Amino acid sequence: MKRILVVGAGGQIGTELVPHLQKNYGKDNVIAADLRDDMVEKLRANAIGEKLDALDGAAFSELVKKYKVDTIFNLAALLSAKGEKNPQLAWNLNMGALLNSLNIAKDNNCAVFTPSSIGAFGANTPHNKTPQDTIMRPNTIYGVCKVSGELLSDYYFTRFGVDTRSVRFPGIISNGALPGGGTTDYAVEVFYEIIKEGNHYTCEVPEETYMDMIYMPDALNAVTELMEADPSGLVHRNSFNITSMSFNPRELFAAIKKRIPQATFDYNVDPVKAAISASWPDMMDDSCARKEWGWCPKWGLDEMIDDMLLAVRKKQQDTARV
Ligand code: AKB
Repeated sequence: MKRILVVGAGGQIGTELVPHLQKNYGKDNVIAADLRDDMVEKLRANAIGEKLDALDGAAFSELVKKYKVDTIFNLAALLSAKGEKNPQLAWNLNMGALLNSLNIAKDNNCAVFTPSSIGAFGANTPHNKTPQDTIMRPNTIYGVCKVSGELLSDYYFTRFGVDTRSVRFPGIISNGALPGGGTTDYAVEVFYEIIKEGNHYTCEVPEETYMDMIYMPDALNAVTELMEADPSGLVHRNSFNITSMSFNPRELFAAIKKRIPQATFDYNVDPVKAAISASWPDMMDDSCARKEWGWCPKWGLDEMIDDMLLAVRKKQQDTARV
């Protein structure tokens, strides 16, 4: 991995993956592409920024050739809750961006990383210690795209030899760009709301619903470690279960309240998010990732909360100063 193109670089993962890749591979070797003009401007402050609509195959291919790219990180996607508002758009974007990535990778000898998700599982998947290989019958368009994407990526590997690799991300907790349109977003939003005046957060996910979560530094390491892994050790490719913690809203809020005693929480459950979160695993078994490429998360619940509160408070102070 020497010349890298990150597609959808302005989103929650991309804004932190780009500097992580720059640190590991050099600033000149990372091209950050996004559809939105304002985002491209922002990216250009610290990276090689390019405007790209991932659905425009000709422009996508031109960019790969122009920079002699050898690895594509395809992050363009509509998330689970937003996808239910416009299933057709979710299918077109999520599958279109992936198909372009795979075909361009095939023609230009690139490796491809596309995130899968806990959303690839469905209500009849075992919810506890969800196995790597198990029943996958999701009932969201996001999940349907994720399962299709995993199969398509494995197909491009076996049929055309494209080096495709992927992880099933849990909810990613981070303090860079906000997530948007996901079911696990509550676990990020709460940190921003709870430090505001009033110290209150209203949660749209039911209080007893467990979901897997991961802190961004672990998520970033997972991506680069998997892409650097010796291919001879990989029994699986698309996609690996990975997780570093599992909690429900009640447990997360109790742990935050220990640090901010005046914090208060209530619930205004969104039926779409309730149905989606109920269908996802409570806790995945990530032993295949540990065995095949050495996955080993470093951040647990308490360290994550302390770090998030510190970072989000600093962001708030910086904004107030401007
Ligand atoms: C979502 O909630 O849709 C995403 C995911 C778990 O894939 N954060």
